[in-house]
Amino acid sequence: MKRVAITGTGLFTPPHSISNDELVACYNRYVERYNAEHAEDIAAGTVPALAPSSSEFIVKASGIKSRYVMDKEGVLDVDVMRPRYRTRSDDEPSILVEMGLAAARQALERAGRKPEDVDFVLVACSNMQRGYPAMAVELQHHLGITGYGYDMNVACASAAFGIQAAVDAVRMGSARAALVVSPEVCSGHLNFRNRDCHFIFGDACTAVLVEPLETAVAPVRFEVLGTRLQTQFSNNIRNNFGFLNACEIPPRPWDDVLFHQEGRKVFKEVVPIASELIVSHLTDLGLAPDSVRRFFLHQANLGMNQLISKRVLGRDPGPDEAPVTLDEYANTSSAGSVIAFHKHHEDLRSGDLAVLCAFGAGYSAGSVVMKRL
Ligand code: CO8
Repeated sequence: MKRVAITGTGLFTPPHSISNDELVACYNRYVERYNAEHAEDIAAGTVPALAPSSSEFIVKASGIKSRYVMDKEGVLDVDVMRPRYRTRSDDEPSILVEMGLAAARQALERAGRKPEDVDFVLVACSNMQRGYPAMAVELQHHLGITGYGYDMNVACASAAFGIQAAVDAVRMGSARAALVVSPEVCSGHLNFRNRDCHFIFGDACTAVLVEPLETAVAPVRFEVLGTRLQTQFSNNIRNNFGFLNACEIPPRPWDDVLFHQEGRKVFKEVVPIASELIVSHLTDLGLAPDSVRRFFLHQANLGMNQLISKRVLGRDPGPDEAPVTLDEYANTSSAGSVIAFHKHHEDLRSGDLAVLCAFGAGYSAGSVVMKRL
């Protein structure tokens, strides 16, 4: 069977960073205003008062210190508290494609490849900005790639699912090379008025180039030894946004079409799913977990990642065994594990083993076992 490798990655980081303090200051202004406006009802006990958010809580509960966003002004304007974008004409590249172009070009450059070397473009991310035409086909068009593209959404695990699809396509010969692109504008579907989750997400876009090892020209190559995917239905992370919202009777509350979750349950239920997936995948490949040099985990919660690494290794992970990027980027959904890989693979040596593991809503989880050549 054809050997397949990841030969380049790309990362687009949005221009604006928001610190916890900035985010919390805006949220707390909203709380003050809300509580003042509802003072009578709060005093009468008919409306609960809102509690303030805190930077200390955010760092302690999640490990997140800041996040990048495509629009900072709207998010931090207490009258708006959401990103705002100029409506683009159908002839302009959409926001997801603009982000995707930057990340895809970097991945191609690192792999020493041109768009004409690629046949397959996959946009794999949590939320597409429209139903159709597929974002991947638009991205393919702007990159000047002939061949085919399609979109897939498996929430935070999308990049791992995308890498499996790319590896299978390249291995079977249906594509000479495949680009997996994960543009995430998480700020667009985050409820910045919800204390439990207003701090969780950030925006970013990643890209991964997959091609046959035999013909790769990249200086840095990671052979994909295996991929494994798993899904199991859960309502604990949900977003009910969709084209039927306009037809639903009664209409859904506005916050039901934004991200919402049972964070504690997610933590408890996803840790075993992800750790068991990694261990069983490695075992079936004849590899011991402690022979893995580095784990590139989905970046949702620091405590979650420490616990997953500990369960996999049977001991606490060393400082560079499971690199953290969520402190700076927050949870960027499907881009997270690839950001960790992109930023922390250069120092790995020839023969080192690595695992990329992404997990999230669905539930969904995917693992990619790789060896640096
Ligand atoms: N400031 C201060 N206090 C707070 C705050 C706040 N902002 N928020 C909550 N608290 C309080 C609570 O009221 C509670 O108080 P009390 O004990 O008095 O009831 C206390 O702090 C503890 O609250 P929690 O139990 O909720 O806090 P946790 O310690 O569980 O931390 C987390 C909350 C950080 C959300 C944590 O549970 C977590 O990270 N869980 C994992 C979640 C996760 O991984 N989700 C991944 C989903 S993402 C995905 O799959 C893709 C979705 C698509 C992306 C879309 C983007 C918009």
